[in-house]
Parts: sequence; structure tokens; C-alpha cells
Amino acid sequence: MKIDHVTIRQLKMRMKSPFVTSFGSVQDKQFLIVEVKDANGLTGYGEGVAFEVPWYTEETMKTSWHLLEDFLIPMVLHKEIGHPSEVSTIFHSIRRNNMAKAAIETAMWDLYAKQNKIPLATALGGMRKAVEVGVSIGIQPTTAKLYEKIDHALKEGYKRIKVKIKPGLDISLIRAIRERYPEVPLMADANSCYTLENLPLLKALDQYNLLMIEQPLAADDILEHAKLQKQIKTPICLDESICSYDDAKTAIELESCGVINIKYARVGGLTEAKRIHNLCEENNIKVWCGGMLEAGVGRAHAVALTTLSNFVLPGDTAGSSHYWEEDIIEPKVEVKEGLINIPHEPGIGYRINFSALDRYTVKQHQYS
Ligand code: OSB
Ligand code: MG
Repeated sequence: MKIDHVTIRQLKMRMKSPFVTSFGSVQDKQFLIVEVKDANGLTGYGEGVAFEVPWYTEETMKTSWHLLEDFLIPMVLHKEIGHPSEVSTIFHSIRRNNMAKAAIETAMWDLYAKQNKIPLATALGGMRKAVEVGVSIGIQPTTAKLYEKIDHALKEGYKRIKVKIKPGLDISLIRAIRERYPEVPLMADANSCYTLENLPLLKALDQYNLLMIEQPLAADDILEHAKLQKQIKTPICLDESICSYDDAKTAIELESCGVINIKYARVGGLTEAKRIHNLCEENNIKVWCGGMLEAGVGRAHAVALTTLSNFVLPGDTAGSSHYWEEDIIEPKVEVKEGLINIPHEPGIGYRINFSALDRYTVKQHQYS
């Protein structure tokens, strides 16, 4: 495959309500959409999901643009590339900046699948016809508001509930949720806000039958999570700590977790995500697909990835209407009875809604 044009767009889209975690809050989401175009005018799309503030990882939307413009685009533009799985190798000399890499790598996977007239899920080797979906609920101003959100998500059919916790809003919150919803598949995401000094608290969470606790300790830690996992029964799920295949290998060897949340953007794209998926499968580590509050393009890539065999737990890939009044793809990502059906059309399988894309674009540039 050969790319003749790349366009980067910066979009600004307002979420229905602010998403609050232990590290910050976002409502006016700014992110990038990357379009790659071949000589026949066929296009592929990827989403640059880095936030404006580097609180989840070190990347930002602006560093992504810089990396794309000055390094990544020149490495692939007008070059003959055999297969999209080679793109991550081409980017190997650029350290980290995984979300910037994923923005264009995923666009090239979409283009490749369209060139070959096959769904992206098929191009990736996925077999599922539908994928299971849970929902991630941010920190709410009141417990009543949280119950309202949980009730709504359960009514919509989501298959598991994830809540965000932080110091002071943890044990009491989980206890209250469990009293009201004794049977619901439930998990908690700490987004790295505890240390081993909080061991008594983390041990106390064991009594609430959580599916897992996500990223309790530091974002760059793997060793202390291993120490923690030996002392708690609830499986640890690593998110921020796993940025590459090698990180996953280290975590598996040290027995730092029972589960890994795979986000293709955090690991540099679909190829690395699939390598991590395969490694986990060989080592009996369950995986599920995380989310970055993506709009439709990013969600479509996540949904395609989830068709791989070891995505055995519901993902954080809530449907379009969960966060957005209007999405930038057509049809919207639809969740029915907790399932998203995999589209049959080539590539990501959703069309770009250019009217919406244009209205939400605040800046764009084409590279030829
Ligand atoms: O930790 O998984 C996380 C959103 C932004 C940054 C980090 C995380 C999240 C989510 C929401 O939990 C997932 C989603 O619905 O896209
Ligand atoms: Mg997380």
C-alpha cells in the first residue's frame, strides 16, 4: 500500500456530561482525526485520542500533532508498505508517543482493509460476530446521581459496570453500590491513585466481589502491583502500566495482574495490541478492550479489535449515544442488549459523517 495524502484534523466535541476521574475532568473533548488517502482516492481513518492535558499518559493532543507532522507522516508518506502490520516496525526508532503512532497506524489498517474489501475485524483475524460491552462511569457529584447512571446503564443492557474510585470515595462507595446492586458484575478503576501504604484499604475491597480492580498503583509501576496482587484476592487489571508487549511480558512474569485492559492507542496501534492479546492468551491472562472517550472512528477500531478470541470480558466501548449527541460516523455505534454487532462493510465498517466532521473541526492540514 502507498499513501499520497495525509490530513490531520483537530476536532472539538462536547460530551453530554463531564467525565471525572481521580486525575481530572473532561467535557469539551479535543482530539485528532487522521485521514490517509491512496492514489485511487480510497481513504482510511484513525483517531488521535490523547487528551489536552497529559494526566493519563505523558502525551497530549498537541504533542501528537507535532509527532505526526514532523516524524511519523514523513516516515510513511509516498512509501511502498506491504502490510499495515509493518507500520509499527517503521516507527520503531521513535520512542513511545504511542497515541500519535496509533492515530496513523489505525488509519492505515482501515485503508488496507478497504483496499482488500474486507472488514477491519477480518483483517485483524477476529472471529466474533458481536462483542460484549460494559460501561465506565466517572466520579459523580452525589451517590444518588451515580445510582441514576448505573440504573440507566443496566436498563440499556450494559453487561458490567465500572466505577471510578479515589481516596475518600472508595470503600464507602463500593459498599453502597454492592448493597443496592448485590449481583451486578462490578469493577473499580483507581487510575493509579493509591500506593502500597493503602494496603489495608485495598485488602478491604476484597469483600465486595469485584470482577477486578483496575490500576490501583502508579501509572509506570509493574513491580509493586506484583507485591499487591500477592496480598489481595481480587484480580488486578493493569491499564496505564502496559504500554508495550514488553511491559505485558514483565507483568506476566512478575504475576502483577490477572487481567489486562488493552487500549490500542496506549500501546501504539492495532499491531502491538494484537501481539499483547496473543501473549496474554498464551499465558491465561484475560483481556478486555478499554476506551479513551473516543468518538466513532476510535470506537470502531476498538470494536474491531475486540473480535479477537481472548477478549473474553466486556469492553469499555459504550455506544455513540452514551457520550455524544451526534457522532462523526454513520450509522452510530449501537449497543443492543449489551452487544455491538460487527459491521460487514469494508474497513472500520462505518461511514464518516462529513457534515458533522466539518462542523466539529477547528483546525486541519493536509500533507502531500
Ligand atoms: O482509565 O480506562 C480509563 C477514560 C479516559 C481515560 C482513562 C480511562 C477512561 C475510561 C472511560 O475509563 C472509557 C470509555 O468509556 O471510553
Ligand atoms: Mg483505566
